Amino acid sequence: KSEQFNWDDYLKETESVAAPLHCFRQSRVPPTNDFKVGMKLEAHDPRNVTSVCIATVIGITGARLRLRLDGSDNKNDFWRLVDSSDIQPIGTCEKKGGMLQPPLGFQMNASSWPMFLLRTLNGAEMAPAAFFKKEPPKPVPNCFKVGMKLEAIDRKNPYLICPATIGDVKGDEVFVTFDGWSGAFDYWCRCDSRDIFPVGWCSLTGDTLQPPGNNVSITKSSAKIQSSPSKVTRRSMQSPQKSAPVPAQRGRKPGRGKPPGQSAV
Ligand code: MLZ
Repeated sequence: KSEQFNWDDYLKETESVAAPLHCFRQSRVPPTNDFKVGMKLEAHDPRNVTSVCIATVIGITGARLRLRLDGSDNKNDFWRLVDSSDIQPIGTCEKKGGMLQPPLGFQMNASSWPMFLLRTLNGAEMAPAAFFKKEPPKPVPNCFKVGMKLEAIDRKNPYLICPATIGDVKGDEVFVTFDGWSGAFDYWCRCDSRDIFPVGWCSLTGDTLQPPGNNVSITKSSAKIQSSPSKVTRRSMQSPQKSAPVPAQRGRKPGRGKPPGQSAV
């Protein structure tokens, strides 16, 4: 009987606020995901972004697609929103006068690419153009504030969307810190990143929001609090298993990098 994570309770418990919707480069109502597993589309190769490749939908999760580049291995899957500008219907590249490229790490001899391309597209189920949604406009300016809560993709485990807190703000960038984790997963990103979502996103898209972690070292945190008493942020973590919240104090000075911590992967 695992406790279900609930944002309303959690925001109260942590005495924090959700980052406002207009801070994010996400549509107010998440786009519908009409794609089906097996459909093909064009995608920018994440490891070689100037290349447009053929990708196959390997999985569907909320408003995102799990994609694999045709001719690539199964170790480099990536996830894209259905309103990402990184994906487009098959034929788009050619229409623009471009050429489809083999993915980085194409498993066959490069000379076999033209034939491979013909074969992979022959009889393929191509995702209809109407399934691709327009990318929302960039929010300007950066309106995130330290302490605001959000949902964010764990870039080390990109299938996961987790509760997070803005740990720092610098120009157009924000520091995304993952609640209940030591800092090993935290990252800086642009405020218009497609990897960050408003509180409630997963419940709207039907994606699974991970519960906060529970491995914050209290000893280490208390030591930190003593060294920086004015910057204490109360963070109460809730174990996914137990109902009793474990209050964990943790302070972080804005502008500092990753705090020392165990690297749980
Ligand atoms: N396999 C890892 C997943 C950690 C996810 C953290 N997300 C912020 C673990 O369970 O340690």
